[in-house]
Amino acid sequence: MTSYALRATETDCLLVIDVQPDFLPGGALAVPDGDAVIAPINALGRLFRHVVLTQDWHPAGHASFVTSHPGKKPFETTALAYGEQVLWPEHCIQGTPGADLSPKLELPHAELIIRKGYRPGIDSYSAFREADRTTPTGLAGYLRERGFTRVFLCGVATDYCVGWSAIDAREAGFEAVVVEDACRAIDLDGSLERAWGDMAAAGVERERSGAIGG
Ligand code: VGL
Ligand code: ZN
Repeated sequence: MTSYALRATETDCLLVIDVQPDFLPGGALAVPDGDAVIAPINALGRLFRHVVLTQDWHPAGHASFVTSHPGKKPFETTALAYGEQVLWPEHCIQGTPGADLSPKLELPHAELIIRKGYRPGIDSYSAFREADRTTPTGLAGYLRERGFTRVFLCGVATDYCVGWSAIDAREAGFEAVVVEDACRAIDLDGSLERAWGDMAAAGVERERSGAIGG
């Protein structure tokens, strides 16, 4: 019998972050090697009874889009009311094919899809809290009411939506484990190293999918 470092239990939830065509190769904001997350996520999906997905879901003209800031270039930053905002290529516009959940995901038993980033003036990397750091998405209440105590995070991007979600999971009182081989990063100016440091400081664990059993 194999002995795993961690086992998925009834109080664990697999949180699959933003696996959408716009973040995968060929997409509007493609994460390098993003397709590599699909196989490990599908394998994790067979171990976890409880799965929640997130979907980045912006209205046209969203404040995080570089096209909403004349004179700016993609990946530059600007000051918004809540602080510094990276300006992204237009992506995950509500109702467009790039915003769908990837058809390559094999997670028919997922129990909730949480959409985020739908307020025109506020970005939302985290699945728990928007980028103003105050507006909740409702996910913490949902997980708590369902009796979950630990979330396993995977998807894209490690240094943005996965990382911020993991840190906010800790802040909301959940254990958080990032499954590193089931994530890929954007990595802008050292953002990946910074994200791992911030996650470690917040008490986020880091594990490989092969170390997780059902
Ligand atoms: C994300 C940038 C903009 C992500 C979403 O899913 O990490 N990154 N919107
Ligand atoms: Zn976005």
